[in-house]
Amino acid sequence: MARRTTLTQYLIEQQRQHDNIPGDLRLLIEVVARACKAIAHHVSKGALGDVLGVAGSENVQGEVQKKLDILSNEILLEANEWGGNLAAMASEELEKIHPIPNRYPKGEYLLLFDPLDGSSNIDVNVSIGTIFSVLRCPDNIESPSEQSFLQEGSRQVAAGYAVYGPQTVLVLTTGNGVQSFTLDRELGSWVLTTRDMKIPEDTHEYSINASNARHWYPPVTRYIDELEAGKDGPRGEDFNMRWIASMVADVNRILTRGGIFMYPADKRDPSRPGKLRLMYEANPMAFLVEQAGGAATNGTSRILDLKPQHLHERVAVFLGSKNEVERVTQYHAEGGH
Ligand code: AHM
Ligand code: MG
Repeated sequence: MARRTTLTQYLIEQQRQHDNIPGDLRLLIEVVARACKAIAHHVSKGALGDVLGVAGSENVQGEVQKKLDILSNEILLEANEWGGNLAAMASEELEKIHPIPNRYPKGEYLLLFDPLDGSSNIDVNVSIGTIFSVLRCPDNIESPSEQSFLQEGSRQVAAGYAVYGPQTVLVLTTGNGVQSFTLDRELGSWVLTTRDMKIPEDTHEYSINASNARHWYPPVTRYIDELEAGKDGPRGEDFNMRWIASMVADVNRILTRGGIFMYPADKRDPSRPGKLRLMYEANPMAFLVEQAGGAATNGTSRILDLKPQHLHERVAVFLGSKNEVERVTQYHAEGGH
């Protein structure tokens, strides 16, 4: 049997060969990956595990929390509290940051996560996932605050996501390309299955929730109209549309075969640009996409250059195959927003 590389082996090799993964960052990534394994286990139980349905509460975004949202959040918090690698955590499901309790040693990293992305798909058995981002805690900060987290995405030291789908995969970057690991459930280990994922620069596939079309700004309408017109329009070629409504699954498809994913800002509420959150959805995905040769903007600027103002702030997202992201960004520059 061909020799298989596990996540642990991959991380240790990176540490030895490129010196880009310090020991405590490696341990932190392994703990996150272990928590994802536990979440995958609960997700796969479905109706047998009493994990489906709503929990009867709302998160800071005013969204109804599902039982699995809360369970996944608890799994990630508990797994990462005691290892000594973190100074604090932040989650989509928690209004405030989660400092490491005083009974545990503290480390130099900050971890952010969306514990269960694609919540609307939980009960209907469609792929969902976990997204995470790792930052360094600013120097000389004894007790991190929300302010300590508000760093540009370009300062992430690691980012990734897990997809709980037909296969359970973990996709990771530490700033040296993007690797995909598949969970071997019999052995309980993450096995490296795709090295150096690359997003083709051109694509004929796009993702957008078209039910919001009447609210879009003109640059988005122009871009989508052209794609829909296909061979008969100015692009002179046909485009295909896919929308899973789980960002993890849509981005995983784009990292696998290319495409452009969009969740634009629209005219409904200017104080809420788009739906997705900058710090634990857009930033980690933008880091992965750029590491795979793609691009990610908010229509005007590179997502990784944005200076966050709030932990839970929202951002418009255009990411994926470079030439398409550049085109729709150019349409914004030409006006109409
Ligand atoms: P969530 O974190 O509450 O699950 O929301 C984020 C999800 C993304 O995974 C997905 O791309 C988007 O919301 C789907 O939005 P819509 O409901 O408009 O289709
Ligand atoms: Mg989400």
